[in-house]
Amino acid sequence: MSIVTKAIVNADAEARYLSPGELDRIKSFVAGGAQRLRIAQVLTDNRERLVKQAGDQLFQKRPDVVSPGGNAYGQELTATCLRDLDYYLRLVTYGIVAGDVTPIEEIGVIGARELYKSLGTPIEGVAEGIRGLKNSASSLLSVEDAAEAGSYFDYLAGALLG
Ligand SMILES: CCC1=C(C)/C(=C/C2=NC(=C\c3[nH]c(/C=C4\NC(=O)[C@H](C)[C@H]4CC)c(C)c3CCC(=O)O)/C(CCC(=O)O)=C2C)NC1=O
Repeated sequence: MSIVTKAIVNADAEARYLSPGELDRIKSFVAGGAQRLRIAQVLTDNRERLVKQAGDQLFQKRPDVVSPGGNAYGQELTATCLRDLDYYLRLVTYGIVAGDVTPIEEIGVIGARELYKSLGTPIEGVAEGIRGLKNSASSLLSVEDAAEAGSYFDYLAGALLG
């Protein structure tokens, strides 16, 4: 749900007009709209390269995950790992467009720890991959845009680590 929808639902539940605070938050949401769409466009256009670079960084830092016995060992499992990074990059673009981490949380965080535990996937490895996405994304963005995007990647990595 976007911040606009949320404010309307809350206000209507009390049959009241939007409060000055709500209007202020919507104002800054709208003011930041062009920036958020610009960032989401860059991440979307460069998704393959971002995922590849993040994977390379991850496997360099954590060679164990792609070594025999590792959770992402072998072509097929390595591809599944990269697919997960692509999923998470996609969710980050949702969050950035919405200006809200809720879509990331609902689709990609709730239940993820249990899922990865049951798969034997090291969650710190997943978080490391997300940090790799953040680093690679930063290199394509202005300092300001990188800071805005970075907060969503940071949220996601932090939420997965709990
Ligand atoms: C959009 C929301 C969403 C998420 C997040 C998601 C994740 C997800 N990752 C999975 C598997 C997996 N995930 C990984 C990922 C990794 N292993 C590592 O060591 C690395 C640290 C890491 C890559 C960064 C691997 C290797 C598997 C396959 C594990 C296996 O089959 O043994 C699976 C099990 C089913 C499948 O293989 O598709 C799910 C559901 N699915 C979803 O729909």
